[in-house]
Amino acid sequence: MRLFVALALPDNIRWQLRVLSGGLVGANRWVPPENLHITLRFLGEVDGRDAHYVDAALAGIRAPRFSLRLKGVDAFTSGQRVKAVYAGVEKQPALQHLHDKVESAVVRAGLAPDGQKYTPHVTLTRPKDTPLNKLQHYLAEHSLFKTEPFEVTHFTLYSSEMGSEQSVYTALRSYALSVPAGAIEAAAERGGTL
Ligand code: 3AM
Repeated sequence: MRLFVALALPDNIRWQLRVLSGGLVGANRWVPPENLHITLRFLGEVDGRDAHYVDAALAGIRAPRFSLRLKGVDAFTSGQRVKAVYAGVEKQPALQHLHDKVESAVVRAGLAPDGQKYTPHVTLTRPKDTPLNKLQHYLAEHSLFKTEPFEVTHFTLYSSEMGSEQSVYTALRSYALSVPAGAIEAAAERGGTL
């Protein structure tokens, strides 16, 4: 099976991304709201035994919850070709930290290291034929895009299958992030919940 590890996005954040999903020449197919996510690590084709090892290694990760916000739009290009247009993620050291832990876990489980710099993003579209000047126009139009902050409480192992129109992602298992030390006491003092 084809697997990847990612952060799911809350419904209200998917909703806020809707303003970005259109208005770009050469991009007719936009990632549907249910598929929007922040990839932590693409694993590729993994057999059942390795999937089991990956799952066990991911379950062993201890990392704290954190807050995240999507900010700005950008694109991955190759020469003149626009490969993907994405919403950016505001810098958050805890996200890089989680990514590094996932990377170590995956390598510990026996998969090859990724070796690429991690650029967190939410892919919006992979255009067929978008000229660079049209891309620049779209990026300028949405340069101030920003979502509300949201709390990242878990990460998820997904399988990816080709559907007739787009990929079908299935959440196989989610792994909880911990409540930071002190937060429980602080919530109790407030007389409220976390
Ligand atoms: O939607 P994003 O960009 O976060 O692009 C694919 C998607 O990432 C990426 O894995 C995520 C879930 O499918 N992906 C697919 N094939 C890939 C590959 N060969 C890949 N990433 C790296 N190498």
